[in-house]
Amino acid sequence: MNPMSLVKTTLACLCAVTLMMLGVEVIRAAGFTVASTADVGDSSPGDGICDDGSGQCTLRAAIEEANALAGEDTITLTAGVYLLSLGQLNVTSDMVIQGDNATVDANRQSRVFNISGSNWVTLTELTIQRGREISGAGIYHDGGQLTLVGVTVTLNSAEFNFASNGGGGIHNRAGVVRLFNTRVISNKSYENGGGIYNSDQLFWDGGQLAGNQTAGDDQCAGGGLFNAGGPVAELHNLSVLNNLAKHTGGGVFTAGELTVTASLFEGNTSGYLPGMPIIGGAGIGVQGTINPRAVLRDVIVRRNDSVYGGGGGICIERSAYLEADGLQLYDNKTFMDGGGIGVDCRYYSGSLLVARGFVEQPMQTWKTVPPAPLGPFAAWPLNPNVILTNVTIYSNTAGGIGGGIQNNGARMVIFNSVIRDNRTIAWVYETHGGGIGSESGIVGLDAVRIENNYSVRHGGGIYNRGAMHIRNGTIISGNASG
Ligand SMILES: [Ca+2]
Repeated sequence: MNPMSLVKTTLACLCAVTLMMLGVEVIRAAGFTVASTADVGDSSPGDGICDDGSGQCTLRAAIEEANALAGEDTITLTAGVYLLSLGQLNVTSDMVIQGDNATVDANRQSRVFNISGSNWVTLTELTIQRGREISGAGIYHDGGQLTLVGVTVTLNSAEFNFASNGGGGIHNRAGVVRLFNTRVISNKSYENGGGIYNSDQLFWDGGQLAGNQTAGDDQCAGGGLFNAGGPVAELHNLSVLNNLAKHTGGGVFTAGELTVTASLFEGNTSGYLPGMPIIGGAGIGVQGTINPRAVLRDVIVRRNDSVYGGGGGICIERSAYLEADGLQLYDNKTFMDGGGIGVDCRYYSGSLLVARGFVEQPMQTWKTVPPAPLGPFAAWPLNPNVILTNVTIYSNTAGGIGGGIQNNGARMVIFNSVIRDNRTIAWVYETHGGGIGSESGIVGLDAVRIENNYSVRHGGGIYNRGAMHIRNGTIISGNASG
């Protein structure tokens, strides 16, 4: 309980005791059962009676009553479709809305829920759909604690507006949002965060983040989730499927702290925007100026596609932090660098590229002297910012450097892992390093098997132009280059 709630509760108790001593009836937090799906406001908010003026209790009237009354009121819906015609529903007080599988539909005319103030709000068994606004079209949350249980947020659209920050389904501007067994699917944003934009705290256990997209020409990171710089997002037992970002982070983009456990990233896509310094990360993108971090435990990242950028599975910028234990990363692909994981992934800027596919680049873009397949060895990387333990990286493909892993500037260590059957697939650029391609930075390999990878040019297993340290039974075998 936060301090303000404690104060409120304490005052409420004292007040109740005083009133009882005076023999006055105590008005408790109310419960309202909504029977009408009409969208009509309350005729007299605060009188404790949910009544739209015709004797009916509507959802809007119940919320207006709950806003006017102290305490946590409970609103129970009857299954059905509640089509909004009077604009967004404003929630400004503690309340629980029990959906009973009802649908609240904004009919593409407004946002669905606007939840503000330092309140505790819980929504259960509800579908929130077809909201339209410049941000947080399904739910805009600004302060307090919001919990969704068994909720579906779908078909909401954050429209074009340079002043907005996006978040097609949910925008958490401030406060804590907790999602349990909740689905955020098929939402769209012109700006960042097709499904969710988080700029404070997000905790999610169970459910799906699927089919969301960022679709504009401005900032378009985080097709499923955009986690801004500074904020914290924790995802557990989640399926992140088939999301699309026009820029980086097809499934999830984080500029802040991201923790993911026991989750699946599959079928996500990141695209291309000209002029962006790094690009890609079809499954996960990590980039930012404050403290961009991703910690992954027992996560599967597969069949994601970075169409014009790098990092088919994961792309991070060189100074960001990535730690993975038990990661399975396979069947991801990228047009450029880092089929599985890329560091400072580049995008293709050649003018010949007119459509997706592999178009041969003019020779003048190729360096005049091809670099040596193996660069200098160095001391074990200290203070690594990429730490991979017990990971399996296989069957990923890159059109550029690093079929499995590409490094450009990170201090990377890999322990007890397998990197196999990855490949670089076309000579359109620098196409080296079937298993690992390191252009700069330091890579340390400890008990790693690098097997049966293929590169169309140099370094079937490893291509190294940075510093590399190999120790403790690392095996490099069965690799080939063209
Ligand atoms: Ca009333």
